[in-house]
Amino acid sequence: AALTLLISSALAQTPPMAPDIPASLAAPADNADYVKKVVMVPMRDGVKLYTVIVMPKGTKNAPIMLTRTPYNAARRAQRNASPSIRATLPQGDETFIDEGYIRVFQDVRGKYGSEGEYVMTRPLSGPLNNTRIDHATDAWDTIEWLTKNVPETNGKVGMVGSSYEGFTVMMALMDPHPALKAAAPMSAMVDGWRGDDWFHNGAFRMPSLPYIGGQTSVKGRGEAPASGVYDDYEGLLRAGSAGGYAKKFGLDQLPYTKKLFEHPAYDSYWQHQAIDKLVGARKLSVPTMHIVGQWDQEDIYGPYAAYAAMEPQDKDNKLNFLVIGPWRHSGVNYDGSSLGAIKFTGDTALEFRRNVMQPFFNQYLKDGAPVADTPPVLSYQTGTNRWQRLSAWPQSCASGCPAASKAIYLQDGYKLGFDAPKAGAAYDEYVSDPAKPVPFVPRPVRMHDENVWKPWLVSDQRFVSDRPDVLTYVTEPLAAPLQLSGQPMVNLYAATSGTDADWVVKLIDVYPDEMASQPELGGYQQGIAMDIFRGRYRNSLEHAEAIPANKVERYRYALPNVNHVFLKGHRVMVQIQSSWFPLYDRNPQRFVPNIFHAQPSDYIKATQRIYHAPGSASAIELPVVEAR
Ligand code: PG9
Repeated sequence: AALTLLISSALAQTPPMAPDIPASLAAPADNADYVKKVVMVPMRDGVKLYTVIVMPKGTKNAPIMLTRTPYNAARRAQRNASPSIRATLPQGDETFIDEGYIRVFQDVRGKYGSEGEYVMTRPLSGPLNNTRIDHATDAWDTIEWLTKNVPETNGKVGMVGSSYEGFTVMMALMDPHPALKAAAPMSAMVDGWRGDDWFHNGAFRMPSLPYIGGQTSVKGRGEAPASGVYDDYEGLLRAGSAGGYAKKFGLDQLPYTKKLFEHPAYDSYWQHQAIDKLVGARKLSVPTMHIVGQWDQEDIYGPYAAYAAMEPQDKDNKLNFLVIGPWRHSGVNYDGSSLGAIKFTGDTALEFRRNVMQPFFNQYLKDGAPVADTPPVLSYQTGTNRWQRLSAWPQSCASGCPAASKAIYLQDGYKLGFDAPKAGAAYDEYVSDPAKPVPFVPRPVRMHDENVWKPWLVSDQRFVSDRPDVLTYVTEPLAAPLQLSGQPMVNLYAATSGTDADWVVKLIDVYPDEMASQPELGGYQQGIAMDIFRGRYRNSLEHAEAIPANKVERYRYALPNVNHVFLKGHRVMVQIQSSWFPLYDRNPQRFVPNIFHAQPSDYIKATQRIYHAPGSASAIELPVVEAR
C-alpha cells in the first residue's frame, strides 16, 4: 500500500516540462488595507482627466486631499507596490493617512493618462489663453465631480502639492470651488522669469532645456537628451549659447523652447503669468499656507511673492500663512534633518507636517476638528536652529517692517563692515572670461546628480573664493550674533569694459576655523542668500539696454529671503562674480539683442570693476533684527 501511494503521488506531480506560464491565474486574496480606483473625470469641455483615488478600506465621511500633477498620477499614487497604504502613498502623505483622508492624484490635461492638450504651466484664461479652460476651471470641475461622486467623502476638499504641483494649487485659488476649504502650495512655481524655474532676473537656467525635453517631447515619461559627456560644464560650454545647446539636441523644435527663446525679457508674456499678481488681484477666500524651503534651489522666489501679494487681504491673520523651513526644493515632503553638511534639530519636515500642517488642514476639512494654533508665519531660524512663530514676514526691511535693514559695505582691502567706505582704493577688479566661466558647484558638474543638486545652495563656497575672477569680502569674526529676517538687497556699483554683464552676489556664513563637534565645518563657507542679475535689465526688466562700457552703473536687486543668525565667532562674507555656469547661461558680455542666439564671436573677456568709494559705495542692505 505504501508503494502504491508513492507511485500515485509521483504521478500527480507537475511534469518537468509543463509550460510555466499558465493561461490564467486566480487573483490572490485582497490583503491591502486600502482601496484604489482610477476614474476619468470629465471637464466642462468634455476632456477627461485621469484621476487616482486612494483611501483606507472602510473610509466614511472623510475629507479629500487633491494634487494635480504633470508628473504621472499613477506613479505619484504608488511610491511602492504594497498592501499597505503608508508604503503606497508618498512619504509626505503619512499624516493624511493617519487622519483617514481620501487621497487623490490627477494628471493635468495632456499628460500621462489625461486627455486634452498639454501647455506648460498653462496660463490663466485671458490675454495669453483664448480658451475658457485653464487650471482654475479644471480644478473647479474636478472638485465638483469628486464631491458628487465619491460617496466616502464629507464633501470637503483640500489641495496640496509642491513645485509644478504647487503651481496647480495656486491656480485653483483663482476661482475656487466652494468645497475647496484649505490649500498648501509648497515650493510653488509662481514667476518663471523673476526668480523661479526658467530665469533668475533675466539670466537663463540651463537645466530648463533638458527638463522641457523630458516633459514635452512625449505625452508620457520622456527622457532628457543624453549629453554625451561626464562633465556637464564641458558639454554645455562646447554647445555655446543656450540656443546652440537646444539645437544640438533637437530641443529647439519644441514649442516651449521657442516660447522661452522668444521672450528673453520680462515682457507681457511673463507679466500676464505672474501668479502672485493674478492671485493678489482676486478676492481671497480659501485659507492658504504657503510653504517654502530657505534653500529652495528651484522655486525660491514664488512662495514669498505669493504670500506677500495675498497678505494685504488678510488683516485678521485668518487666511494667509507662510512657512519657511530649513529645506531644499520640495524638502518639506521628505526628511528634514539635514541639508548637505548642515544639520538641524531632528526631522524638521516631519515635525512641521505632523504638528502644524496637518492640524491646519484638519481644522478646515475634518468635521469637528479643533481650531489649529497656526501662527501667521512659522519660520525655522537657521544658525540658532529653532522654530519661530512670527506675526509677519519680513521682520526687517527698508521701511514698514518691525526692524529696519542695515547696509553692510564692501571696503578697501577686501573687507566688509557696517561703516561706509571713506578712503582707500575706489574699486577692485577682475577679468571675467566667458571661455572660463565660474562653476556653480565643483567640477566635474553632474547636473543630474541629485546629491549635488538638492543641497547645492548651502554648499561650501571655498572652491571658488580664491579664483581671480571672484571677489571675496569678509568681516572680522563677529563679536555678537547677527540676526537676519527678510530679503537682503544688493546695491552694487560696478563698471564693465564690455557692453553687457551678469552680476552674481553671494552672502555667505563663514564658520569658525575649528568646529570641534563637526570638524568638516571648520572654515566652511555656507551659502545663505545668493543670486544673479543680468545687467541689461538694470533700468527695466522689460527692455534690455546695453551697458555703456567702463561707466559706473548701479545694480539693485533682491537676494532670496533668509531667516538666519550668523553666530558669534562666525564671519559674514560676500562674493561677487560674473558667471555661474552651467546653471546659468553665459552672458556674452558684448550686448546682443537676444542672448539665446549669441554667436561664438559675441563672447568677449571683460574687465569688471566693483566700486567701494564714497558716492559709489557697494553694499548689501541686510534685513537685520536686533537680538532681544
Ligand atoms: N521646479 C519644477 C518645475 C515647476 C514648474 C515648471 C517647471 C519646472 C518642479 O519641480 O516641478
